[in-house]
Amino acid sequence: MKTGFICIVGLPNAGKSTLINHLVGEKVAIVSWRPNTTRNRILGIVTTEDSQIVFIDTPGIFKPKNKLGDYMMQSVSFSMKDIEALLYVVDASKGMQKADYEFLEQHSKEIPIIVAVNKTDTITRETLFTVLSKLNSVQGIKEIVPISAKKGDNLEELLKVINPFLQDGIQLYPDEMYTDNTLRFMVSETIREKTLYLLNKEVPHELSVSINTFEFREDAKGKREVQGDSKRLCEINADIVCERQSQKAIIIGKGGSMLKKIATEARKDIEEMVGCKVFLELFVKVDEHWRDNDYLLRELGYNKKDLK
Ligand SMILES: Nc1nc2c(ncn2[C@@H]2O[C@H](COP(=O)(O)OP(=O)(O)OP(=O)(O)O)[C@@H](O)[C@H]2O)c(=O)[nH]1
Ligand SMILES: [Mg+2]
Repeated sequence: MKTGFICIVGLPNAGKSTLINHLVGEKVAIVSWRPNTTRNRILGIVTTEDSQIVFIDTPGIFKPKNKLGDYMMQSVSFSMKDIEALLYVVDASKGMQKADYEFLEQHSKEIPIIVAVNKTDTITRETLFTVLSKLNSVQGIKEIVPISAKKGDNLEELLKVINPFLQDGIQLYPDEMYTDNTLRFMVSETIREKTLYLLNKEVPHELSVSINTFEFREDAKGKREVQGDSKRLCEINADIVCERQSQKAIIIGKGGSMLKKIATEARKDIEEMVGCKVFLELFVKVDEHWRDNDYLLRELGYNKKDLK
């Protein structure tokens, strides 16, 4: 068996999470058009007959301005330890950024780097050529593969170039396991994703989701049919945490209309995940300083101790 850990890194919004989801064939990480969507390290496991690749999705690299940012960047460094290679994702629609060069030049000496030039579905051949020739001038990059993570273009080729970096070893995770995300984590991320998706650009994305209760009951009643266990009910009570009263008003919407939309969209996805009816209650809380509050950050799942 050939196995190995491949850590996916890159600037915010480059398409890392879209890529890991496509490679795994399941949604393990949420995606949004806003930068800094991913906040934790997330595993996506791809097992074939003779190989197992453990991909690690990470937050996009940026200069942290608060404790949440510190946690996010620490989780990137932590994820880059003990891996076979780095898969660095460049957003070709934006071209090579200064920060791309800085990262590649700093790390190409320490660790094998494969570069995925992403979003090729949005660019001309000339733009792709410019990005590729800029990358060719960076010393030490092992492989460069143009891809579209969204469309799945050239991902076979990407897997082919990753293969030589894998090691002979024993399978680390069972065949059917494709992530180590807990259901609770996926539930809170799904609520955050729907909130980001439905809110317009006025609301910054510094939101978090805190799950208060997450319980299964065996006495479900009601008319709504769902696939799965019809007797079971999953009860979820969660808070969307934002930073200002004005944001709270937007998240709730006129007469609660926005919050209702978020809950409906999130519930549909969560029902698929848990395989039974879901009763989802959402509230909005304001905490101006949650991104610098150690206690709250730990409660929300951003715990530096997990990175040791
Ligand atoms: N057209 C196109 N859009 C893409 C592609 N890959 C990702 N996107 C879009 O780019 C945006 C960001 O994608 P993500 O996968 O969330 O990016 P990320 O690198 O994980 O971002 P962070 O978690 O914020 O660091 C989303 O709107 C995606 O739909 C691609 O190959 N083509
Ligand atoms: Mg991401």
